[in-house]
Amino acid sequence: MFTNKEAFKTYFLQKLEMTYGKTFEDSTSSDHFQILGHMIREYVSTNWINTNEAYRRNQGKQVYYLSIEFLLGRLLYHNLINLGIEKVVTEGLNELGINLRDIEEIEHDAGLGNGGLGRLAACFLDSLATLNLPGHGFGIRYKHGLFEQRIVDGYQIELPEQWLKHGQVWEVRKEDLAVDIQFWGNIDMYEKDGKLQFRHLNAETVTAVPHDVPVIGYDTTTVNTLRLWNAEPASLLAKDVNDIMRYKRETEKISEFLYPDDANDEGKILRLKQQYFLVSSSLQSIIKNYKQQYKDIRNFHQHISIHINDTHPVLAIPELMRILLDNEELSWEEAWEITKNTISYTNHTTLSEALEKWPIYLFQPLLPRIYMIIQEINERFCNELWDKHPGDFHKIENMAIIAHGMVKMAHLALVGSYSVNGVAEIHTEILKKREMSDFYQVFPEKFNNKTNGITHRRWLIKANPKLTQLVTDTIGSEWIYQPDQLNKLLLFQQDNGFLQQLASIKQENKIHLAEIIKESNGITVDPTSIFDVQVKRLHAYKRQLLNVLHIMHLYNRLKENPTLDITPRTFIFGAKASPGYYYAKKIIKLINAVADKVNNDKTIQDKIKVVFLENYRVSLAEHIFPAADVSEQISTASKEASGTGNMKFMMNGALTVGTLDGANIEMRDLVGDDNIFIFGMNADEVLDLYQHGGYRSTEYYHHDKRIKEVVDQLKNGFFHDTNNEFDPIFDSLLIENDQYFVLKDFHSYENIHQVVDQTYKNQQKWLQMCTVNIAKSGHFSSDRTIKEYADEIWKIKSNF
Ligand code: 26V
Repeated sequence: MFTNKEAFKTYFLQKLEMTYGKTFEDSTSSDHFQILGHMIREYVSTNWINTNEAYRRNQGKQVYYLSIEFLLGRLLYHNLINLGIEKVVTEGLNELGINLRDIEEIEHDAGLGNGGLGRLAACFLDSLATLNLPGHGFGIRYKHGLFEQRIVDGYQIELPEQWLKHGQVWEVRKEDLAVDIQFWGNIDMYEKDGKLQFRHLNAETVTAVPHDVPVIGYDTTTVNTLRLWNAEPASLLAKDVNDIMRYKRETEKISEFLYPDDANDEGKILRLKQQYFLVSSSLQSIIKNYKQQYKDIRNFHQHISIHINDTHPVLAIPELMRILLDNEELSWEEAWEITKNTISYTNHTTLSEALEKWPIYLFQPLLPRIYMIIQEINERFCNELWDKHPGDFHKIENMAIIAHGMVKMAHLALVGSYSVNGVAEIHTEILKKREMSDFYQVFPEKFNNKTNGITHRRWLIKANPKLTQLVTDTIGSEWIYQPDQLNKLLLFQQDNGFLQQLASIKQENKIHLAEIIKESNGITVDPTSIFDVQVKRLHAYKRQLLNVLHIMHLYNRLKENPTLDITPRTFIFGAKASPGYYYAKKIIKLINAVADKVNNDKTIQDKIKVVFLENYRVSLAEHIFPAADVSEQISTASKEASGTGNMKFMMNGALTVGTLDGANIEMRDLVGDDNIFIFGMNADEVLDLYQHGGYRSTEYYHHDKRIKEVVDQLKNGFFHDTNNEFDPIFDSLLIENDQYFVLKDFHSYENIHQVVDQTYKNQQKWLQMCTVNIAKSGHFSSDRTIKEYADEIWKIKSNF
């Protein structure tokens, strides 16, 4: 059906008629999207079946990637590219008078993630399938993905996201593969053949129904699976109607919402239910499959690797133990050996407030058997520690899995897995030397680094077709399969023809983004100005505030001297704040207040503009990265585990203004100091300062006139006429002593922006720097990352 455009057109029209009983003239873009989606699914179904068959036949090891988030975005165009049929489809549709880009807009983003962690999982799936690796995802089919953000009068408003409203073309519901999950109730212990046995009584049962999404590799026949679980009532045979209704509501709630983070207490039980729901359904399904193929459960870890993306799925450890002990009737020692050799774990943050802990009083009643198992794991682990460090109560207390009325999920992950990795070199070093140093001493062999990556197929080939074409015209197409070969572009640094083309592509992409800005915000921006972009979740440590304070400062300079010689700049922001994160929402309001004032001030002659793009998400990001000149990666050093947006900007030829944090450091190492704008304190300086009680932000405020001026403007109504609006921000800087060193890094940040301004004036030099960045960005393809996971952690092999 996709061999040539005639065949495509015929099939497309036929399907339209058969499915909707509509003539082409009566059909809508939405019909076209649905039809095309179904055609693709039909087209890949044989390969999907064959891939699974081949994995079974080969008897190779397989990996299951458990993640509470998969931030997929749209799939239509991405699938067309991976299948190599986007040209046929584009042309075929064109001849029917349909623009594929319009159809693409119909698709809702699958926004089943908050940010970096969820998008990483999606990039990994793409790389696994492309590299023909037997790796599948397990997640939750949330009815509502991450909330939709509206900006009203400068404030963030959240609306429920509705990606399933018009159905899901990509999923296949598999009711016959549903499994049951048990919550609450009590555990009955009894003796059988001289062995202690456990039975779960009076449990509330929830059914998990899989919805499988095909994960299509690029230019290959491999189609892996992302299995998303939906929570449904097990049976409605309860006593009375009220009971049925309550049970139905409680059950469906489990897969209703993606958590915008777990900062607030409310809903903690629900969050824990979600985690166990994901883990128990996935493990039951994995074991069922395994047993269909292999006889001896004792070899489980030789055929299966289970990866936990952060601690959210860490209950995979006690759940696997439960199944091996209670269902398979293995001994504790046997079960523990298998479990320890099956599970691997990635840590994604060192922020203490993000490390998961559950109060026992919530945990134990909800998951009684799982709690018993964790208790046993803890007791045995503490005994081992006691043997190694007799009398060191303090150490044991610090490392215990259960302590002070809490279950510590990271400790469980560290004890029950064979591999623990950080997501950038510096992050792994901080885990080893600081945050997890006690565990590193006990299990040094478990720790390793896997620097994050991004799929160049979505973030370059799909998002930036013009740059893709230029790269291929310049160095051939091998880089698509071996992204490291992008470094061949280094030979073209002095090639003015190449640089000119690079410049005009960036220009065209900027014009396109300017149109989006005009349409969504009504603001006219100059596409020849520097597009300076910060897009990421809003968090104090990411320091959007530093960026805004600098803009306020620039504005003050322009007010003082309207003829100030600066290159015109458009500052672009995109960020969602967690709904309960009051401070982050104030920063959004501040950005919008500054935007209002600056954009409407004629006296500064449009030299700076500020844009806050609402509802930042994957599909919007695909328009933003290709149009950026400057990438803002300005977290307080040591706080950003890796960052992945930084890599997307780099690959699209933006230059980074960044701190020595996360993967920025590895970017700097690759491109050299001359091709990146580094500023601010480094991680050691930050961490040492924390150890010595921080610094005195008021000194910076009193001694630096520029700082005093902008900080005062948070109080004096300069950017907003109602009093006290920005007091929480003012207080964070001066009363709470500026935990993230915004004022301390201000001077250095301002200086580096002057360097950016000067450098941009020399277009030749700027374009050469862009070229070096693109050339070196191949290292950050998630293909490289996934190969490292496959070889060094999971020990899985390509199917071909
Ligand atoms: C979670 C929470 C929840 C409680 C409130 C504060 C807070 C702050 C941060 C987080 C982050 C959770 C984990 C996460 O998404 N980490 C991100 O993972 C990316 C992929 O590895 C990485 O690039 C980012 O640097 C890292 O922040």
